[in-house]
Amino acid sequence: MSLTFPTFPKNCRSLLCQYLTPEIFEALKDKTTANGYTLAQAIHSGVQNPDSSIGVYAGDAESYTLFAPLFDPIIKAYHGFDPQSRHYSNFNPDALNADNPDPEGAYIVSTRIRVGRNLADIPLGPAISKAQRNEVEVRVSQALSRLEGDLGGSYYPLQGMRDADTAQLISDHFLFKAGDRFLEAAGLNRDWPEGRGIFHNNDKTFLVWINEEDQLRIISMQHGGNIGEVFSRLARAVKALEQSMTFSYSDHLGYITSCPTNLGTAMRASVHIKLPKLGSDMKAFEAIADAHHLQIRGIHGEHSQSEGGIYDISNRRRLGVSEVQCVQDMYDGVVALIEAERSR
Ligand code: ADP
Ligand code: CIR
Repeated sequence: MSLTFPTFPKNCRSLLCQYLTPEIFEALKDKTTANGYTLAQAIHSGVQNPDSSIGVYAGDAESYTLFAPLFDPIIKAYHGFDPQSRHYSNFNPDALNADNPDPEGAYIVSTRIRVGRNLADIPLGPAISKAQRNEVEVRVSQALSRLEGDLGGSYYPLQGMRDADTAQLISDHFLFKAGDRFLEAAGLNRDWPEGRGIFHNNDKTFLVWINEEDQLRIISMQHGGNIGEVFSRLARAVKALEQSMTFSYSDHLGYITSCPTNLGTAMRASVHIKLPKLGSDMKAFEAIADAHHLQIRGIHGEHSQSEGGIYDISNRRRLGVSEVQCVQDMYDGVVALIEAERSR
C-alpha cells in the first residue's frame, strides 16, 4: 500500500513529525515486514494523534531494522542511544544501591517496577492476529499458573470480568485502562477485550498484564518506599518466567517492545510521591526531573493529572542502561526531589 506524506499541525512536537522527512517517507513507504507490517501502520498513531510525544509503534522486531531510518533517530532522541551501540543487562538485586529513600513514610506512597516482554515467535501487539493474541494468553497464563510461593496467584481474563471489579482494579492502580487513543490508533485495541487479562498474587504485589501494549507487563509493587524489595521480587519473577518462555531480545536493542520508549530494559521504576510544594513550582520540579533523567506522570498513569500533590516519578531512560541503572536513576532523582520538597 502506498500513502502520501502526512500533514502535521504547525505546533506538532512529536518525535514522529520531527524525524519523518519526505526523503525517509519515500524510501520506506512501500516496505513491508514478513508479518505484513507497513510504514503506514507504524506512524498511524502519531498521525491520528498529533499531540503524541513519540507517535510510532513497531509491529515486530523486524520493524526496527526495516524502518530504521525513522526509528533510529527517534530512539537516539528518547534514550540517547546510537544505532551502532549494544545494550547490556544487569538485573542483579545485589548490585543495587538504593535503600528506602523515605523510611518514615512522609513522602512515598508506593513503589512499582514493571518490565515489558514479548514472545520471540509471535508478532508484537500492533501486528498480532486475533488467534496469535489468544495463543499468547493461553501460553502466558499457563506459565503463570505454575509459579509458586509468594509469586503464585490466579489469572483473571478481562472478558467476563464484572464492570465493578474492573473499575476497582483500575482505580487501585493494578489494572490498565481501556480505550487509550494512542494504543487504539496503533491497532493495539483490536478485538477488545478478548485475549486480555491480569494475573496477580494474593497480596497484589506481583502482577502480570497480558496483551496490553506489550504481550506481558510484569509488575512488582507495594506500599511505601522499599525499592530493594520491589526490585528483588521482580528479578525473581522474571527469572522464573524465563524458564518457560523465550522473550524477544536483540543484542542491539535489548528487549523488543511495541513502543520504542520501552526498548532495552523495558523497565519503568516509579514511586507515587507527595510533592505538593514542588508541584506548585513546575519549573523547578521539571528542572530536577530533567537533571536526573526522570519522567513526571499523573496519579492514574500516563497522560493523567496529579491529584492531591501526588506524582508518579519514574526513570525516563530504558535502553543502553541496565535494569540496576534504571532503578538507580529513579532512586537518585527521588532523593533529590525529597530534599527540594523538604527545603521549601
Ligand atoms: P506503565 O507504567 O505500565 O507504562 P501507566 O503509566 O499507565 O503504565 O501506569 C499503570 C498503572 O500503574 C496506573 O494505574 C498507575 O497509577 C499505576 N502506578 C504507576 N506507578 C505506581 C506506583 N509507584 N504506585 C502505585 N501505582 C502506580
Ligand atoms: C505517545 O507517543 O505519546 C504515545 N504513543 C505514548 C508514548 C510512550 N510514552 C512515553 O513517553 N514513555
